[in-house]
Amino acid sequence: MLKPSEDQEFYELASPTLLPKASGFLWNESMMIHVNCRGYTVAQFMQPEPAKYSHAPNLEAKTFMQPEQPYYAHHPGRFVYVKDEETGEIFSAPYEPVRVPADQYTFAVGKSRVAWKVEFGGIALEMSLTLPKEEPMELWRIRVKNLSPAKRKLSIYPYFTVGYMSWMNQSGEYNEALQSIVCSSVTPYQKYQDYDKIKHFRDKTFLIPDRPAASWEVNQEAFEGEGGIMRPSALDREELARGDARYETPVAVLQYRIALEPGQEEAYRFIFGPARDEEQIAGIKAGYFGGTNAGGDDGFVLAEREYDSYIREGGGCMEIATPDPELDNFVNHWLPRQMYYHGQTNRLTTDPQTRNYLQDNMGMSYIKPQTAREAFLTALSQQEPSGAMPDGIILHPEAELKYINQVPHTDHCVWLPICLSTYLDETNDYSLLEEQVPYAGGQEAGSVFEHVHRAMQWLIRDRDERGLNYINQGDWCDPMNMVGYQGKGVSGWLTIATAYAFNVWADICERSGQAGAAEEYRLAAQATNEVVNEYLWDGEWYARGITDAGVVFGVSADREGRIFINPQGWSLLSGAADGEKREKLMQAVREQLETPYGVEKLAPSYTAMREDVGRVTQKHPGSAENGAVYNHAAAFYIYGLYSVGEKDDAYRLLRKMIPGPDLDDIVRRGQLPVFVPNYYRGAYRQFPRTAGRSSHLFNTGTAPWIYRCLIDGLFGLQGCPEGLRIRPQLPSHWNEAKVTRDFRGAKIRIEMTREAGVREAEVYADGAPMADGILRDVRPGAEYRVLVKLPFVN
Ligand code: CEZ
Repeated sequence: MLKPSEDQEFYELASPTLLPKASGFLWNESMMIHVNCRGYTVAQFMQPEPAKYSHAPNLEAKTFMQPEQPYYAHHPGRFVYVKDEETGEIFSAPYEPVRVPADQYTFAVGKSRVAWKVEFGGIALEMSLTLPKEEPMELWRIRVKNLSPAKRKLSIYPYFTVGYMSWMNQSGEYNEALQSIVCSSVTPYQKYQDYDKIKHFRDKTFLIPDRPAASWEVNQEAFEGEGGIMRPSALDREELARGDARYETPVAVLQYRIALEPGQEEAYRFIFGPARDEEQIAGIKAGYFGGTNAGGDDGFVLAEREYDSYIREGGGCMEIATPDPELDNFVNHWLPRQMYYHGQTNRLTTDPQTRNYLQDNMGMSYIKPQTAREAFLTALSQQEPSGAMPDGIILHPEAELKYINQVPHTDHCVWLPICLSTYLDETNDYSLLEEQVPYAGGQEAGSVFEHVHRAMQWLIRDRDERGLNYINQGDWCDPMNMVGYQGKGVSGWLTIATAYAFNVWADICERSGQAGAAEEYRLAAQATNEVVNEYLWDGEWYARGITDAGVVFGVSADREGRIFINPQGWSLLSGAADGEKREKLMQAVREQLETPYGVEKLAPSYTAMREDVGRVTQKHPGSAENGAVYNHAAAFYIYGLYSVGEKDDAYRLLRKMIPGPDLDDIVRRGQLPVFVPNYYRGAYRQFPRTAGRSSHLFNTGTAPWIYRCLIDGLFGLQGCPEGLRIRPQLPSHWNEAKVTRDFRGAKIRIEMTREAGVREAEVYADGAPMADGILRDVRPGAEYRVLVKLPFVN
C-alpha cells in the first residue's frame, strides 16, 4: 500500500482514497508547490510577496500558509481527463475530478519529482511534475500507453486550474501565435501608489504544450456545462469548443486525439506558470521547447536535470543505518530535504519571524553553513542598539513587517546563542564572532560577540522585580497574546529559556577565550534558575507563566491548560530542574501530555477563551498551539531529554513524530513520512477521534530540532572546538547502529555496537582508543573509522 521505492528515491502510495490528503511538495528559488495524491495543488510564487497563478474558484484571502487546508471539488488542481472515443467512457488521472477507481494507482513523492501512475480499462496514464531551478513554473510530463490487446482511439484532455484571477480584470484565450493558452488578469489594488508595483507583476497564467493541440477550452463554465467538473459536458462533443473567457473564470484545457496500437505510447510535455506578458511566454517556449543542444536535449530536459542537482545539494551531513529502517529512510532522505527547503526559501516570506529565521538557519548549518553564516549576520544587522531583536527579519528592500510581526513578542533574543552554537559546533568557525555588523539604523556597529552580548543584556533587563521575563503579546507561542499585554505578565518558559541561552552563550564565550564573560553568564543562568524554582515550580512541574493580574497558570489548579510542555523541556536544558524535579516533571509529561502520536503542547486543551491567556485558548482544542502534538515543542522536549541522558523516553517520543511504521498509524495521521508536519491533532484525552491527524503543514521549526536531537543526542556526534565528540545515546532496545558523518570536510564512519563485558562506552578511532571520546584533528578530505562499544542494558 505504502513504501519507499526500491532505490529510496520516492515514497509510494498505492491508493488515492486510503490517505486522501497524502501529499508532497517541491520548491525552487522563486516558488513552492504542494500537491496531493488526488491531483489537488497549491502553488505560490514570489514577486516579491507570495502570489498565485492557479487560483481557487472564488476570491481567496491572502494569508500565510495554513494547516489542515480543506480540499473540495473545485480546488485548484492538475488533472488529465481521458475519453475512449469508441465507448465514450471517461476517467481522470490522478483520481480527481472523475473519481473512477483505477485498476492500478501509484502516487510517488520524490525529492525532485512527484509522479502519479494510473491504469484504467487497459490505458496507463502517467503524470509527473518537476520544476526548473530558478523560474516560477511547473514542468509536466504526461504519458499515455495502450496496455490492451486492441487498438484504442482516445482523447486526452490535460486540465490546469486557472480559477478566479481577479475582480478587476480576468480573461483567457488560446493564443495562435504561441500555440498556448494565455490567461490575463490585473492584481486588484486601490491606491495609485501601488500601480508602480503591480504593473510589473506576472499577472498572466500560461499553459505551453510541446505540440499544438487539436482543440481547447479556456472558459471554465463552458467546459463544465451542466455535467460539472466530475463529468464536464464539453467532453460529450467530439472536440472542445475552442472557447475563451471574457471577464469569466478561465481554465486551461487542451485536447489531443490519438489512436494507439497495443503497446504503443505517446508522451507530452507542458509548462504551466505565471508570466508578465506574451513576450516572456514566447521566450519560455523558445527556451524550453525551441531546439536541442549537441547532446539532443532541449531546455526542458536540461532544466529538469539542473533542478535535480539543485535538490541533491541539500543532502544532510549524516547517513544512518539502524534497527529501524523507516527511521533511516526518513532521516537519510526526507528530513534534510525539509531543512534545506526552509533554509533556501525562508518559507516563502520576505519577512520571516526572527525566531523562525534563526532556527531555519540553525538547520542550514548542517547543509550549507555559509548560508547560515550570512543569515545570522543579516539578522544581527537588524538588531536594535538596545539589544532587542525585531519581530521579523526583512529580506527584501520592498518588504515590510506583516501579520504576526506587527505583534510584539519578547523571545527573539534567546535564539541567537542557541542557533549560533549549532553553526559553531558544525564548522568551528569562531571567526564569525569577530565580524563587524551594524545595528539597525546604521549609526553604530559592533562585533557579533558584542551583538549577542547586548541581546543577552536585553533579556536580563526585560524582567520584572522578581527577575521573570516579560511576555508582552507573546513569546515562542505566537498566539499567547493576552498574558502580558498590560506590561506585567511574565513568561515562565522564556525565563527558563534565558537561563539556557546564558549557559550556551557562556560556553561559546569560554571557547573563544572570554573567560570573564563566560563566568558572568553562568552566574546569570544560575540566578535565573533560582528565580524559576522559586516562582514557577508547582510541586510536580513548572508553570507556564504569570498573568498581568498575577495569576500563575499552567499549574495543577487549572482545569484546562494545567501543564505545558515547554517549561518542562527547557528546564532540563537550563539546569533548573534537579534530579527530583526532573523525575517528577517527566512523570507528569508521561501521564498528562504523552499520546500515541507524540507529546502534546499543553493539556487539557482549552475549550473556551481564557482572556488572561489569549487567543491560543480560542483555537480549536487539540489543534495547533492549543494542545496539538505541536512537533516543534515536542522536539524541544526531546532535545531536553537527551541533554540529561534520558535516552529511552527521548527515542520513544522522537519516533512518534514520524508517521508509521504501522499502516494503521500512517492512516490515522493521514500523511506520508516524507516530511514532519507542524502538528498532529492532540487533545487525545478529550477528542480521541481526531487525535493524530496531520496538519500537512510542512513549514515548521521542527525539522532542524529533530536533526539536532539525532546529531547531538541519539547518535552523539556533535562538533566541538577539538573535533567530533562521540557520545551516542542509543535507545536500550537497539544493539547497533552505523552512521556516516560528513564533518568539516572529512568523512567519518562510525559503528556502534553493544558488547558483552563493556561497562562504559569505549571509543576507538582507526583502532586506537580515545579516552575522552573526542576525535581530534579532523582533516578535510580525510576518512576515519570509529568504533563505539557500548554496554548491554539490563
Ligand atoms: O506559526 C508558528 C510560528 O511561525 O507558531 C509557532 C511559533 O514559534 C513560530 O514562530 C508557535 O506559536 O499565529 C498563529 O496563531 C499561528 O499559530 C502561527 O503563528 C503559526 C503557524 O503554524 C504558521 O505556520
